[in-house]
Amino acid sequence: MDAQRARSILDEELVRGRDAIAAATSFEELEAAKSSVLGRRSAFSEVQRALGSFEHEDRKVLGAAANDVRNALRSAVQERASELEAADEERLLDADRVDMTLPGRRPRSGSMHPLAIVERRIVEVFTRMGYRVVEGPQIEDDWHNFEALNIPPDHPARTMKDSLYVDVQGLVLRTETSAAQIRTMEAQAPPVYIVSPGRVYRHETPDATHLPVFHQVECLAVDEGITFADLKGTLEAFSRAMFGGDRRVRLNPDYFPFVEPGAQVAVSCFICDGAGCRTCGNGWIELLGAGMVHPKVLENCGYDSERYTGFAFGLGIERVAMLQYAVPDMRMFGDGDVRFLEQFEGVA
Ligand code: 2NL
Repeated sequence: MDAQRARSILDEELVRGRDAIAAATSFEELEAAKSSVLGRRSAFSEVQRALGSFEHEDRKVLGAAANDVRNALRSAVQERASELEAADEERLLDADRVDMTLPGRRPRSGSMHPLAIVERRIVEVFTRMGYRVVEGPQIEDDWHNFEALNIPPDHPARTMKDSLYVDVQGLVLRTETSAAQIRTMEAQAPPVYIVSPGRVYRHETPDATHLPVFHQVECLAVDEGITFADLKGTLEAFSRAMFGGDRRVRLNPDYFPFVEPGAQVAVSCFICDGAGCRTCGNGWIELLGAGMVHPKVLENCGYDSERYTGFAFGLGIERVAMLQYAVPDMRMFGDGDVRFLEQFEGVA
């Protein structure tokens, strides 16, 4: 190769190189263009290798020209690389573009179940009076569900008709939340002022007013000098906090094995105020079971029944919720029908 040929190769390669570099549309193509114009097997490299064989003057001039070509092509590569990078970035931003003027998609938030709302309201009435909330297992043993509560082995509540037994020796799905209160009394000395909300189970065919799985809140106070008057006063305070300031309570004798005496408690109707209406019939709504804790129950928990007395009462959450929200059928609480449940949105 002579100097003249070298000169024209450098000129051609500068033009061809710039075109190839500018034509690259990806980093791969740019890399290929770069190695085709500056790589070891390129015409440019051939010129460089030939430089040594030229006259001194030619070598100086062509060497400088080769340097210029190499620098020009390298900066063309750099420039194209920056352009490709910017284009990549632009594509990314485009793909990620958010239209800030579109209306937002409001997330659908759930709402509390009506039974949860009512349970919370009931429990709050008691916690405000200083009661503590206790909970216990839903699968209970015979002692806590029956024996300690003075329910003897031949009591009707023991038979398969009323209880749901687990297929493990002696275990039962608790039939009342009292079991949790027994556990609390076993674990601590009096005084106790506790309230126990929760799910309970009975062998029952569901209908408009019965469910095999339902919910209760029970209240228990044990201390020195607790009397029946304390029971009635507490029932009145609860009824007024729950159903309005002018509620009255009525107690009729009733039997529960775990209390003596026992009473069935009615509250004056919060709709007709006792006059009689569709909801109550005769002006009274039967709502609770109550009584003075049976001395045997206290002794079963290790309490001295000569020194301590107590009252207890319980009520069904479904029953209260039906009254409060005029729900005609208890089964609606468990159906899971969104049209029913969404009506309680924003209630609590
Ligand atoms: C009902 C019956 C009642 C109790 C619950 C109770 C709990 C202990 C000791 C004594 Cl630990 N009694 N609870 C007492 C009387 C009635 O509720 O079926 N209510 C709807």
